[in-house]
Amino acid sequence: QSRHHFSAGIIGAPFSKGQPKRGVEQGPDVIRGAGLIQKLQKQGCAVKDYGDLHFPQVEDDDPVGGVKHVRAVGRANQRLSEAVKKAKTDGHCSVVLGGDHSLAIGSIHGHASAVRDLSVVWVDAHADINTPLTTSTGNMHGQPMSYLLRELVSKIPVLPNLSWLQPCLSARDLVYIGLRDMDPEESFILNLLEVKVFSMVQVDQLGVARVMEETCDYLTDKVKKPIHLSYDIDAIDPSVTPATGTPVVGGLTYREGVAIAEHLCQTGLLSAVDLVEVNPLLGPNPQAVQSTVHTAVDLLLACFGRRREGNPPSDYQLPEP
Ligand code: Z70
Ligand code: MN
Ligand code: MN
Ligand code: MN
Repeated sequence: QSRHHFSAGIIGAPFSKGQPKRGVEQGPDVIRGAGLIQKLQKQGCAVKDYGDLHFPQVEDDDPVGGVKHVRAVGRANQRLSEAVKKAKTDGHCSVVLGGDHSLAIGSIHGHASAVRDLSVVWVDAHADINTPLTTSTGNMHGQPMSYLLRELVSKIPVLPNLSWLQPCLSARDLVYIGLRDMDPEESFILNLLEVKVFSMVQVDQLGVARVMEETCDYLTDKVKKPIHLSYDIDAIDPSVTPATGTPVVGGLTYREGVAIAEHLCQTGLLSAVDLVEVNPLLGPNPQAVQSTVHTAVDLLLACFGRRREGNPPSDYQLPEP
């Protein structure tokens, strides 16, 4: 297929307690149902399907200082971290099918524990960097990055079922793309930590090609660390991907969204991917859900070598008469 040999370790994470809307736990089913694994294999990618994680019911999970389902989120991410670490030590590029974006806690932690040092490209309408003390909604999917950053460790209170978690990412190794809906406290944190942000303003001004060049130049400045891509489907414009819990107008086009995945694939450094916040119970009609799910699949195919300019097989011989 290509010079690269791709290998995907697929982990379904049907978890929704990081946010209040039901349905996002069906993400792994609908993404698999759209043929992800067969399509990956058809484009020459080796696939190991680890199946779906099971997240047991957590009793007495009352809010902690306004933060909802802390214990369930903590326990689920501890399991996910172990699963991602296993996929990495088995030699795969880890693929986490969410589920809501609180799953990035365990996914990035597990990835970091397998490869030591990594960088993160976070593609999202939202920054998901509220701390448990700045959140106005109490939803954990708006907070994962605050638990992961070393620079914020003194701002995070002790929380039940999260004592296993050590921050494993430096703000210098994080790039955001697609932001357009931050809380004021989140903007304060991004400025304070001098995080590299390509909001929709920069996508408009620079174009996606230059955003990706600058992203890669920034992340590979000194050493080439493995890249963790955490892709929230709500980064894409809701005209394309409406079946998600918090759609925000003015998002990435389909083409821009795919270009981000293609460019990161071509770095040869892509080491883990999350595809989160697909909710097939939302969206106005079945076609809207189908468009959302097919876009999610296309983003993942691009992560594993599919190129829009053509994909000539390297082992092919033209038939002779
Ligand atoms: C808000 C909060 C958020 C995703 C919504 C929204 C966060 N900043 N993240 N949808 N994926 O609740 O903290
Ligand atoms: Mn998100
Ligand atoms: Mn989001
Ligand atoms: Mn580049």
